[in-house]
Amino acid sequence: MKVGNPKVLREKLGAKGLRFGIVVSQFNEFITSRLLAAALDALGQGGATERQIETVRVPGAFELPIAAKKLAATGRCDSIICIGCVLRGETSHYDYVASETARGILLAQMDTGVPMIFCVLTCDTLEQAIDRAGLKGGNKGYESGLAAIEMANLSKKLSGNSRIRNSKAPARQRR
Ligand code: INI
Repeated sequence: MKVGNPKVLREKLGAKGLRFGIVVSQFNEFITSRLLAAALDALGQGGATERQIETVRVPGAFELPIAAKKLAATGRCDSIICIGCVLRGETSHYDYVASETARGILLAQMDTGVPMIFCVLTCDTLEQAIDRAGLKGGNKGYESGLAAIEMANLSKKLSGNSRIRNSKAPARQRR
């Protein structure tokens, strides 16, 4: 069956009226600070002001899920960016931190219904991380900021409480 014009729900709206949370890990701060700066840059270019952004710091990537979940539970955020950088060492510690952080963030967004953006670099070397935090590979923080805007808008729309749609809808009759 050929599908002609499927309705594509891809939000390209700005950040107006939205509130964003950012949870950022202090481990490998040299990298995470650059990811944070780029995420803020993207939110700002989308039209967000400082008052719309709440930033929380945690010790390491492993602590991102619980902080993100608690931040989501406040009801103050339309989407949350989780920023971290996990670098492979000599032991299997990396595997536990990386996989449980990813799983925890996924569970946090599924439990709370608040979209969470996975901005956690998982790299074999510091050089790979540097490349993804501003050099050769672009900056994953910037991409995360764009994703946060897109998901906040999409989430509102899918939840049926989009202010844009409601503003066009006829006023509800009171009995
Ligand atoms: N945390 C990171 O964010 N990145 C790492 O590379 C890392 N390594 O390699 O150990 C790391 N470990 C700390 C971890 O996230 C927790 O903060 C710690 O285990 C306390 O719970």
